[in-house]
Amino acid sequence: MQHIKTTPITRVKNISKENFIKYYYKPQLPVLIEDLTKDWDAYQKWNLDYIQERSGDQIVPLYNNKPATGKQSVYEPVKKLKLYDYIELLKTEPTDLRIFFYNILDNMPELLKDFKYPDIGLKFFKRLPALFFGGGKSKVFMHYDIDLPDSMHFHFHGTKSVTLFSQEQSKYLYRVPFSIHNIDKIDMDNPDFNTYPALQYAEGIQVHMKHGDALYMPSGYWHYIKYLDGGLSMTLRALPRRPAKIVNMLYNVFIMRHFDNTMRRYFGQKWLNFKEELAIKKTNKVLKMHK
Ligand SMILES: O=C(O)CCC(=O)C(=O)O
Repeated sequence: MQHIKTTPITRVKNISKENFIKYYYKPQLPVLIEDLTKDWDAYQKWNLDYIQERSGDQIVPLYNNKPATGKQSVYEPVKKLKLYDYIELLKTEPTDLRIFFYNILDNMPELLKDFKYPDIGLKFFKRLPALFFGGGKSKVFMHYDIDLPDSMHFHFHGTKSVTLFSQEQSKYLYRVPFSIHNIDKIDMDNPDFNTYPALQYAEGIQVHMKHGDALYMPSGYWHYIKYLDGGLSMTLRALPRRPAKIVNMLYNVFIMRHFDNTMRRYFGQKWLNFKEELAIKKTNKVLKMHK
C-alpha cells in the first residue's frame, strides 16, 4: 500500500475572531475548530433521525463513487430516491450513495434556526448554506470549489476523513486542465507512484472530523473526503474578496465551466482523454525539475 505524505491538521478550541483572522484567514491556513458548534441547537439535535423526520415527500438526486465518463454530465445523478428512504439506507448499510449540495434555504429552511453564522471574520454568503450526506463507503473525489470560497465545513452524526492540499501542491496532483479536479483514475488512498510519480512529492493535511467539528478550508484548497460511516455535513461559504481571486472565480464560473461542458458535449471521452494527457505532460515537466 502506498500513501501520499500528510501531516495532521492544527486543532484549536476557544479561538477568538482576532486570532482566527491573524493565524488562519490572513495566511490562508486550514484549521479544525473543536468547539464552534457547542452552543448551537444543531449540536444537540442534528443527526440522521432528525433530518429524516423532516424529509416529507422530498426526492433527492444521488451520486456514487464512479466518475462520469464520455458525454455524461458530472451533474447527472446515478439515481433519485425519497430523502426518507435514502436516510434509512444510510442508517442501515455502508452505501457509497451521496447527496452533494442540498441547499438548506430551498429545501428545509426550518433547519436555519438550529445554527448561527459564526462571528469569526468571514463574510458568509447567506444564500447558499448547504448540506452533504454520505454513507460508510462514500468518497468525494479530489477537487476544489469552483467559486473559490473560504468555507467552514461542519460535520454531524458520524465521522469523516478529509485530506487537504493547498494550491501550491497542484503541480504534483495531476490537475486536469479546464476543471477543478485531478485525474479521476488516481486512487488517493493507495496511489500508483509508478504511473503518477509526482504524487510522491505532494504534501497534504489530514483531518479526522467527528460530530460538531468545524473545518476551515481556505479559498482554493483541494479536498478529498471519505465518510467513515453514515453522516451529514454542512458548508457555509464566504465568497472571495481579493481582486485576483474574484477574477479567477468569475473565469471559473462563467467561462471555464461552460467551455468544458460544451467540449464534453461535443467530443465526449476524446475530450476527457485529451485533458488527461495534458495533465500528465504538465506534471511530468515539473517532475523533471526535481531530478
Ligand atoms: O462532504 C461532502 O460530501 C462534500 C463537501 C464539499 O465538497 C464541500 O463542502 O465543498
